Amino acid sequence: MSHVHLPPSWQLSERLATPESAWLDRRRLLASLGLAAAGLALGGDLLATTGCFREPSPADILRPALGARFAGRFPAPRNPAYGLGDDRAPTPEIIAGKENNFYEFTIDKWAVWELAMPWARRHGVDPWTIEVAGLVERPARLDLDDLFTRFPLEERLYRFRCVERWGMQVPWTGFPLARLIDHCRPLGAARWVRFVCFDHPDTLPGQASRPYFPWPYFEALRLDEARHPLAFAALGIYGHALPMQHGAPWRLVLPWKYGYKGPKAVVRIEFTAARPPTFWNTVAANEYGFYSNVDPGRPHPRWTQRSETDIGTGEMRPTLRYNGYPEVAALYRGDEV
Ligand SMILES: Nc1nc2c(c(=O)[nH]1)N[C@H]1C(S)=C(S)[C@@H](COP(=O)(O)O)O[C@H]1N2
Ligand SMILES: [Mo]
Repeated sequence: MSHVHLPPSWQLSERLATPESAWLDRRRLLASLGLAAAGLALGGDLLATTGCFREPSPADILRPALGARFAGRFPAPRNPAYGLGDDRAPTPEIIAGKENNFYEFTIDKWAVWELAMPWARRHGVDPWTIEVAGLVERPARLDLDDLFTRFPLEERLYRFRCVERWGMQVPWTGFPLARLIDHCRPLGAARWVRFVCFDHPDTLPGQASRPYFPWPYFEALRLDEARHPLAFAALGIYGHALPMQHGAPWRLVLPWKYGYKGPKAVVRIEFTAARPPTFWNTVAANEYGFYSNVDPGRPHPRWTQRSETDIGTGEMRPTLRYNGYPEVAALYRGDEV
């Protein structure tokens, strides 16, 4: 039964309010009948043509979506200024790689990898173009060579916190977002930066099945937040380029904010004078604010944020203000939502 991704009970409640509860019940039923492989087949094209399902190897599950391209850029030197302290251990790679949020594929976080892997195999993320637009000196287009070779790469261990009350610790490879922003040369009037993700309603199963969401996924930061040294453009994880489920070929990581502030598979960067809207704030403003800094004192309407569970150890621990990165406090008055 190792290939059945049944969530532990503490993770169930967040899904019961969704239309997906029917799907979950179906999976549990299949599992209890010993037909888990049939359930998995619904997730993609992993059922071998023989009709006999075999769990892909961890190497397959975690394989970079870019294959061997840019493999020579990894592993990058670890920046010792960004560690976890001694109270937390890095999350096992296979656990982080099989529990994801990536609604373009599915809202079932234990099935993202099953769908992302075949999508990347069929459609690929190479070539990839990032359009730089808005209040910039010179609107431009960046390609994978720009992204992977223009900036020195480094590895950082970061805490990561999802609003759904789970946390993990992972090594990201990339460069400070500030370097990319400086490279884009925003004009003085630019105060905000907006990010837009890939958009393939014809092939991304989560976009196709949920047309009522305001696709493509979009996020935004105030320019000084985006320039903070902690704000990171991630091209890799665990010492290699990103597998699709983590947002290949690149994504943002803002470790003091809830995870949804870090868009995956970004194709557009736009500098603006007015604050841009964001995907989750547009969908449910009462649940997801613009700033979304991790704050144990500000409960989400459906989840207290006082504590969180580590997806690696299962351990419950108190949530830390700014997720344990107090150095960002200087960016805020403290009451931003
Ligand atoms: N394009 C896109 N980016 C996204 C999401 C998404 O659904 N689509 N989910 C967000 C959420 S809610 C979280 S918690 C993180 C999860 O990142 P991980 O799967 O690499 O852990 O990605 C964020 N970025
Ligand atoms: Mo999340």
